[in-house]
Amino acid sequence: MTQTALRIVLGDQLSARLPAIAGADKARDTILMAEVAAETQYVRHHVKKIAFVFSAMRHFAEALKAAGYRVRYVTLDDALNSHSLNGEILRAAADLAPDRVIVTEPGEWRLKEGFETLRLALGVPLDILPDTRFLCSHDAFDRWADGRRELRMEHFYRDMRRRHGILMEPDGTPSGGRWNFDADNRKTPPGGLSAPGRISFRRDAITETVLDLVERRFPDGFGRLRPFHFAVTRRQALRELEHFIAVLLPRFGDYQDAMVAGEPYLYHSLLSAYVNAGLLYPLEMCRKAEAAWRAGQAPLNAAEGFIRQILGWREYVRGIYWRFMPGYRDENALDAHEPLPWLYWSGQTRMACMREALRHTIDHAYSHHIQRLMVTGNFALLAGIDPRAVHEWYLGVYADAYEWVELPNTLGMALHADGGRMASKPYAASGNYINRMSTFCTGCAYDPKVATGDRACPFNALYWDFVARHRDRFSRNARMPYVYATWDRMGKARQTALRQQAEAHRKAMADGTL
Ligand code: FAD
Ligand code: DLZ
Ligand code: SF4
Repeated sequence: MTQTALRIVLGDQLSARLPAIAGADKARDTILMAEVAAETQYVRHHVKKIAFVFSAMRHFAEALKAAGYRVRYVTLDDALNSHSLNGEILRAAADLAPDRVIVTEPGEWRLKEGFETLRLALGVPLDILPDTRFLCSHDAFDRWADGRRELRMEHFYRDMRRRHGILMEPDGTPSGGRWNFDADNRKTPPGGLSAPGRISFRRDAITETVLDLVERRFPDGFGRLRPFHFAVTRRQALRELEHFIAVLLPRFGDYQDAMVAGEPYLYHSLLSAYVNAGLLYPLEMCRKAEAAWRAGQAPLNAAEGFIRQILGWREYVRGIYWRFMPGYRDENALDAHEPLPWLYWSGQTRMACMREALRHTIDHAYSHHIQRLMVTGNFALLAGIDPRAVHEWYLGVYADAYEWVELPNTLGMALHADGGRMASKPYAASGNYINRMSTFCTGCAYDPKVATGDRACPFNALYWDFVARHRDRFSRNARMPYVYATWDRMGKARQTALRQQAEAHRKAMADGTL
């Protein structure tokens, strides 16, 4: 007898090549997609993220139907909605009586665990298929990682370049003779740097309906819902990719670390939300960047820098996540316990750099990498904020955030809470770094060159306080001896003044006056 299957597509699995869809019998199988409250509530979400996921889900369901699939789509407003993914799978299984249920491995541990308990309740087999949209399987990552003392991204990345033949020459050497062209990247932003305009998409009836739904159902949600410019279909996401490759990639490397007031995007691709939701495939992004370089349309430092983010960092953080979960989520190597200050939600602070990064976050559900790492992340690291609270904030506020990618970036890269599994030294920096790489300090109530007193930039005293607090851990770090030599040269009186100033900043942070 022919078998029927219930096939599940989650909100970040919107890919025609999804393993749970491949091989579907269009006449017999049903594809289930469900908007459920549980997925909007496990952390406080940005309303733009919810709207993006729902609109992209609805468009994807329409595309599946147009291609002849049977789709059961449950909207948030559906009166029978049980509001959890497992609840909807059980309800669909009861209605449709499939012979098996098929799902592609989810991107978050909590859902994978949930599917394991679902197995017991279902009464029919549940197949959890590996997610082949990624370029490195769990087994391949473990084979690379096993036996290594340190899991450095740069070594992983070289392996991935060889395995996938990207930016490689026929004789097995890296294109241009080097693996990494960062020495040519990361320039200080020149005065008046502004980026080319970005494309945006006309909102169709589906998106308008979703925006109304989100407005109605999440009146207290975080962030601004409108204007809403996101691509919500693969076709639109591909147009964004083409625009990035043609117009922005050539200068992507140069200004990758630059931060400019009023310029939330600069030369960044804005493609993370799309590739993470499944509207783009990572390999096509890398191939297009390589082709642009080979055609002389983008310099090698730009193409290599972009490819390293996707083929290197993106796959590497996923490997770290699945290798070290579930314990990874609870790591707090620096023993940081300050609560997350309210300014992360309100965006209201006298620190211009934080205000700017938070403004971008509130308005766009986006902030580019160096702002996430060296402004909001660096501040949380220096101020000793509880990693769990910081993690939940990052997971909710960005349109591209799913735990597999967000957690290692937050806990490992920004907060060093994993004790250095990902980064050999903490990404801790004083106001001097932000002043060099941004235009923010000119509009700030504080002075990046001052460390104590009313005008003191909070990043300065907090930096030295961080250094002093963690002497036992970092003084033996081969990349930090000069920091401790500088601290020791300061003398007792200066050290005490800096630590008292840091305490005053922490107090101001807590009472909302920083
Ligand atoms: P671009 O600068 O144009 O980079 C190109 C692509 O490379 C991105 O689209 C993304 O897919 C990939 N990429 C770049 N850096 C990373 C990285 N460190 N890890 C994984 N992929 C990377 N990225 C997410 O996709 N989701 C997150 O939830 C997320 N949380 C982060 C939290 C913190 C604290 C930090 C420091 C970084 C985080 N990142 C996250 C990584 C990075 O900041 C974003 O991928 C990037 O800002 C997305 O913008 P973009 O598409 O314009 O990136
Ligand atoms: C992020 C998100 C949101 C807001 N809502 C839904 C939803 O209603 N239904 C759904 O299937 N997926 C949603 N998602 C994405 C899931 O949370 C995502 O699949 C997991 O975070 C795993 O990466
Ligand atoms: Fe940020 Fe300090 Fe510069 Fe102000 S002075 S923008 S707080 S780095």
